Amino acid sequence: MATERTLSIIKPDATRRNLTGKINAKFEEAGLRIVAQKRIHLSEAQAGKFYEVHKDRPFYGELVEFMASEPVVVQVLEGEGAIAKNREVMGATNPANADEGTIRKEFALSMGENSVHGSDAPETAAQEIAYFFSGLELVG
Ligand code: DAT
Ligand code: MG
Repeated sequence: MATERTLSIIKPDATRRNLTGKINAKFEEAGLRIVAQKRIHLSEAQAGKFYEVHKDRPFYGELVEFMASEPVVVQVLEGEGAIAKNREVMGATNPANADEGTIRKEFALSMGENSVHGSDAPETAAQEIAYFFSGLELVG
């Protein structure tokens, strides 16, 4: 499998509870390298654009408000099959369905406040990385 990059976000419920280091340890233990990382506070417009694919879903307003409520840590993870590997480390969207040892099983508070975002495919990974990072910020 090829080396890939994926976009990860440590969400406000996790940054608020000082879980950035514990979550990053999970990524690193799984062989994912953090090749770019920054802490930012999204505006509602920026969060809304990021999650535009969900704009017709009933939870969209709540999701956007939550993502803009407090700072997040956006990061680029690199590794063999990084997109799928990150989804594995994250666990299921609903923490009630997440496997033991996953980030969402250990840390998520609810379906909405579920601690992490991860890209779901090569095309979305490329778009999402470009949304937050310039080429100059991506070190190998
Ligand atoms: P994922 O983050 O696992 O890729 P998704 O892309 O389907 O999941 O949804 C994006 C986020 O939206 C998800 O992390 C939390 C929120 N969300 C999804 N479904 C929801 C629901 N039924 N109720 C509340 N929030 C939801
Ligand atoms: Mg998704």
